[in-house]
Amino acid sequence: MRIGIIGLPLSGKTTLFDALTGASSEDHKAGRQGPDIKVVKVMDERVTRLSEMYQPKKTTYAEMEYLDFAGIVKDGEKGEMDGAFLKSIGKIDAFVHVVRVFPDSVFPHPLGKVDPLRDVERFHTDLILSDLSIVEKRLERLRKDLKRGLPVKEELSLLERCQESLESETFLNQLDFTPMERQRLKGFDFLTMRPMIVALNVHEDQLGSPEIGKLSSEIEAAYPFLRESLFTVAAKIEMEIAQLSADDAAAFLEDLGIAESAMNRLIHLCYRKLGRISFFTVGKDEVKAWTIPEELPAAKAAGVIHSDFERGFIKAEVIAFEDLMNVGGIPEARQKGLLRLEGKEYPVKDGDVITFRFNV
Ligand SMILES: Nc1nc2c(ncn2[C@@H]2O[C@H](COP(=O)(O)OP(=O)(O)O)[C@@H](O)[C@H]2O)c(=O)[nH]1
Ligand SMILES: [Mg+2]
Repeated sequence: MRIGIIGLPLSGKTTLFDALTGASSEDHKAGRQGPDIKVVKVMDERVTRLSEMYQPKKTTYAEMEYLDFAGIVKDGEKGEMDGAFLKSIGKIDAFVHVVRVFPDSVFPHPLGKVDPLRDVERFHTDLILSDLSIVEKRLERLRKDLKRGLPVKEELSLLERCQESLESETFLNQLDFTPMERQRLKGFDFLTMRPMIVALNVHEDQLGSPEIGKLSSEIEAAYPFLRESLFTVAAKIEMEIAQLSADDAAAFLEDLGIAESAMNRLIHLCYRKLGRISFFTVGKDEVKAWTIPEELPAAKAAGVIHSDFERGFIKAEVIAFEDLMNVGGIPEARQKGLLRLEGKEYPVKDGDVITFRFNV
């Protein structure tokens, strides 16, 4: 999964990036072009335990890729986001919008007062306007094409629906599109089409305070679709903790009353928001986690590993991770009848350990 970290200057984007990736200031080059990028392993405990069971030559965890964008500026009158930014977002699966909640310090807020609700509104408006400007340009073109008798009716009505949504300040990710429509919209790379997570970047003393509770409710009231997308984080302290050894980090987090690191919490949130799950393949050569959309049919899941697996799919031998741990191995599971044979259409579940049978 590719996650783009965006927001106003000095909101703590780079600090959060470091907290999520364990990067440090040396990793950021001054005067860089384009975003800083870092890939981190998803340290899924289930993979670790499967690896202990199989002692494979290779253990492969899933990966998350984070992109830290330098201050995003709007491109003057056009209302569109900066062209370089728009160009680099093509493959991003979701955005994390960092909003500054920590109080004034040496670094003043670029808009003066710290006002998180205003920042959310402003940024959302910017995203919406950027998409709207692209939609309007395209509509203009399509209307001309229509006059010339070109077959553009479908795209026209699709984009009019987008326009309507954006004009009523609703993100495009709130609309239902058919797979065909989705395909058609893909090339536009609309900003508001992607899932949005809002990271409220607080000072550690603000964690769990009524003030933050109130702010979250206000944001949810203004933007109902952000319910379950708010992520409160004390980025600075988490960044410092991310530099420590695992043991020290755990002790520090506990002291602060933080149940789980921002690194892990955000991964869970991204999987949930994007509807992704993990299944596992095991063996002496490799134990590996695969990230797929939830409920993906078994044959398609096989195709994620190799197109031959999908083409020649015969069946999937499936056992839930916990069941495998309980019986102690695939042969034992087979003996006890716990290994299920599933067909092409079986919707893969999170935590399934799968052996695919296929012929080519
Ligand atoms: N007190 C406090 N300061 C923070 C926090 N997050 C970032 N900062 C500070 O705010 C400044 C800007 O942070 P940075 O991550 O570079 O912001 P960016 O411009 O959005 O990438 C830095 O001096 C950070 O140390 C936070 O959670 N608490
Ligand atoms: Mg930065």
